[in-house]
Amino acid sequence: DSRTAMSGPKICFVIGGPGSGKGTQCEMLVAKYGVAHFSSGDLLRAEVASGSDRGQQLSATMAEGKLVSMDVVIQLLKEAVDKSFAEHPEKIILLDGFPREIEQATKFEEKICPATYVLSFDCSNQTMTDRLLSRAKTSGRVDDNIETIKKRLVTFETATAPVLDYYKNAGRLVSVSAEDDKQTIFANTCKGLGL
Ligand code: B4P
Repeated sequence: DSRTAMSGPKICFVIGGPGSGKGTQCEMLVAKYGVAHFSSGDLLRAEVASGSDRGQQLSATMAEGKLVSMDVVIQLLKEAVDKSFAEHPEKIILLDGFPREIEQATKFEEKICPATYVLSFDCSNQTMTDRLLSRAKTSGRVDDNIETIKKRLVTFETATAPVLDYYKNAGRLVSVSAEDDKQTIFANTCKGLGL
C-alpha cells in the first residue's frame, strides 16, 4: 500500500457516534501499543478551558451538539500531528473524533497527509444515549444532557455517516461493532487494524 510506504506520519482516523467509545478504545490502544492519541473533542475543550474568545464561541456550538468550524479543528490537529511526528516519527497517530464531515476528511488528506487507517465504531443510538447519560453524572460536560445528546445523534447521522460511506466505498474502512464490553471491542479493534 502506497500509504503505509510513505515516510509521513501514520494517521488513523477514529470515527463513531457520540458515546460510541472512541476515546475509551483509543486509551486502550495507547496503553498497549504506545501509539499517539489526539481527540478533537479534548483539544476543543482545552481551548474552551483556556478562556480565549475563540474558546467561548466553541463552547456555545458544542452545547448545541453542532460541529465547530472545520478550520479550527484542522489547525489544532495539525499542530498536534506535527509535534508528535517530529518527536516520534515511528508512532501511529490516532485522531479520535475526526473527521466528522466529508470536507474535513478531504481537506485533511489533501493538505496534511492521507490516513493510513480509517477505523469506525458502530453503535446503536440507544446504547450511545445510555452511555452518555451515565457519563453525565460525573463528566460536567456542557453536551452530556438528553437534549444535546439527541442533537449530537442527528449531527452524526447527517454530517458524519456520509464519511463512513465514503471510506467504505473506497475500500478503506475498518468497522468494529461497539455494542460489546470494552475488552471484546478492543480485541476486535486490534484484529481489524492488524496489530
Ligand atoms: P467528542 O469529545 O468526540 O465526544 P464523544 O463523541 O462523546 O466521545 P467518545 O465516543 O469518545 O465517548 P467515550 O469513549 O468517552 O465530541 C464532543 C463535541 O466536540 C462534538 O459534539 C462537537 O461539537 C465537537 N467536535 C469534536 N470533534 C469535532 C470535529 N472533528 N469537528 C467539529 N466539531 C467537533 O465513551 C462514552 C461513555 O461510554 C464513557 O463514559 C465510557 O466510559 C463509556 N463506555 C465506553 N465504552 C463502553 C463500553 N464498551 N461499554 C460500556 N460503557 C462504555
